[in-house]
Parts: sequence; C-alpha cells; structure tokens
Amino acid sequence: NNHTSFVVWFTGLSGSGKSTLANMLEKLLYEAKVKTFILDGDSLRKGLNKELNFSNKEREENLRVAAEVAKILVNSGSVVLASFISPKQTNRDMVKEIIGKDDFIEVFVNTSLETCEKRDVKGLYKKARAGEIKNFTGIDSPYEKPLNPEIEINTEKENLEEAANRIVNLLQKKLEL
Ligand code: GGZ
Repeated sequence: NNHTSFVVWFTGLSGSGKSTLANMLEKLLYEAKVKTFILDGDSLRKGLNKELNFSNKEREENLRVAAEVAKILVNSGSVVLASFISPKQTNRDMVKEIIGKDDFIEVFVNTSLETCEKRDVKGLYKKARAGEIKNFTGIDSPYEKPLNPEIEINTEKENLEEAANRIVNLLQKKLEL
C-alpha cells in the first residue's frame, strides 16, 4: 500500500461521538473524491459478528474480525473509517498489528463518561446502571484511555466539525491530495 489509503480507527466510549465523527468525515472525503468505507461495532455486531457478546474475550474476537475486514478494504483502496469502542490497549495494539502501522491512524474520541451518560442517546447507560445490561463499558467494564493516539478529540472543548476538519487535514497531508 503506497499510502493511497488508511484505516482511521476511532476509539472511545459508547456515545462519545465516534460514529457521528466518522459520518462527517465521510462527507468531507466524498467532496475531496476520496473513496471511503464505514465500519462500526453497531452494524458489524448485527451481521458478521452477531454471535459475539461483550466479554473481554469476545470483544477481542469482534475487534480481530473488524481489523481483518478493515485490512481487506484498505488494500482495495478505500479509506476505512472504523468506529469501535476497542476498550483496551491490547485491543488497539492488536488491530494496529493486523492492519499494519503504516496504514493505521488512531483517533481517541475523548468524551467523558459523565457526558456520554448525560446524553445517553440510546438509553444504554441507564440500562447498564439498572443492571439490565452487563459488562457495559465505563460502568462495569473498563475503558483504558489510549496513551499515544495520533489524534485526540476532546468533544467538550472542540466541536465535531472542527474535529472532522482536523482529521481531514492530517489525511490530506498523508494522502498528498
Ligand atoms: C459497550 C455495548 C454493550 C456493552 C451493547 N458495552 O453506542 P452504541 O451501543 O451504538 O455502540 C456500542 C456498541 C459497542 O460495540 P463495539 O463493537 O464498538 O465494542 S467493542 O469494541 O468493545 O467490541 C453500544 C452497544 O454496542 N453495546 N452492549 N456491554 N457497548
């Protein structure tokens, strides 16, 4: 891959804004005539990975499959926008290893648990607090903050549009558009 494509891997809590950001980025890249592909946990877990639960082990398997799919797509020339909680450093190390570090851009969508829980767009935090969902990231399953993400988005200080533009700028440099 001679750097015509990348996997942009968004990590962060449920409701942090990963998918929203990926969708904004897709629009901006479309305007720049860059072919993109969106991958996310929510949709992969309804199809390809529908047998997998949220234990550490099965999250890891979910992410392994996701990374292999991302690798296929990036090798076919797409910029892949992948949104998965990927809660552990070992998860992120593994996906980076599978995809290849030269094709991998890690974006940490750093929205606090407090904010995600306040928004609770899908009502999942409420269910997790009530014990109706087990192993929920941030509640009774850990999220390890990335130590060295290539980009960190602080959605409490920066709006998503600015953030999306910041990522596009980085990509444009890398893609030499
Ligand atoms: C975390 C959960 C859980 C539990 C269901 N923990 O915000 P969403 O709803 O639409 O996206 C979340 C999605 C997380 O799947 P990932 O494949 O990204 O997770 S991982 O990378 O850890 O494998 C959330 C929903 O699934 N969801 N139960 N227990 N998120």
